[in-house]
Amino acid sequence: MYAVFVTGTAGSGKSLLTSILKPWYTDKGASAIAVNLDPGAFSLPYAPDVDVRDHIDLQSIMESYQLGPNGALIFASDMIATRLSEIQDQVDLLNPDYVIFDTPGQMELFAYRQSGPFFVENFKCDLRSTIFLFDSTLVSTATNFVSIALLAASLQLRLKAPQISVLSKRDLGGDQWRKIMEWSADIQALEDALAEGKDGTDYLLSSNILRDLVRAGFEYELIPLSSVTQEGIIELSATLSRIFKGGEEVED
Ligand SMILES: Nc1nc2c(ncn2[C@@H]2O[C@H](COP(=O)(O)OP(=O)(O)O)[C@@H](O)[C@H]2O)c(=O)[nH]1
Ligand SMILES: [Mg+2]
Repeated sequence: MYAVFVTGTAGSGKSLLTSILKPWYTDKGASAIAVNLDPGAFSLPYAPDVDVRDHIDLQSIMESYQLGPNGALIFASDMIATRLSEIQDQVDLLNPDYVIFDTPGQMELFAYRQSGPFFVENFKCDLRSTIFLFDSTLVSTATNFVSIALLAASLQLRLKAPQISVLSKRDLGGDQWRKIMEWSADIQALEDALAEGKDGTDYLLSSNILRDLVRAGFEYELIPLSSVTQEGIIELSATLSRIFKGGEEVED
């Protein structure tokens, strides 16, 4: 069983990607399930096979502990690890080839507290990978690109699993995604774009962060993907295949 954790900033497209990845695999004859790990999800664009909301009820947390929505969401996120064995049992019963985890909307609640890294590390599977979504509507300037790349690197530090960088929502903003892809493939192009917008501290900080990320070996060559048109899903699944099976494709 291979586990894929879909991560990224709030609204970057995690849930919608989860909703297309599962049928992508099942249409190819593999068995795949979608797991919702977001206790605060209001509505989802797919029907989860396993749902953390069956184990953690936000409304009753608010009432029992007299918390507002934010406090309850933090409390609920911290409880995810305590429900690991129940979720593992449900997944094991379904015994899929691929389990796709849709992680909480606000990534800091999952990645920067104890619960998320614990869950990722201790969920039993053959191999695991994370997908980090660079929201194309956020990375439209070079400085924003570097700040989201920094976030991706920090997520990798926290979750300690192979990470695939994806440019989400490539269908939005016309040809904008091509410029972002150029930055992702060519550090010099990104540095030049940073220099063009140069305003003192911003430039110094972002160009130094970029150099350090590159020096540390952090790779963020992006796969441009649209969960609406499904462009890029072949490339994404091929990259997952390389991580899981050394390139062997899913059986037709
Ligand atoms: N046009 C377009 N919209 C997208 C894409 N992916 C997500 N969205 C939209 O962006 C919004 C946030 O997506 P969602 O999957 O809920 O983000 P999450 O918070 O990361 O789970 C929703 O309105 C989605 O329909 C995409 O590839 N293309
Ligand atoms: Mg979501």
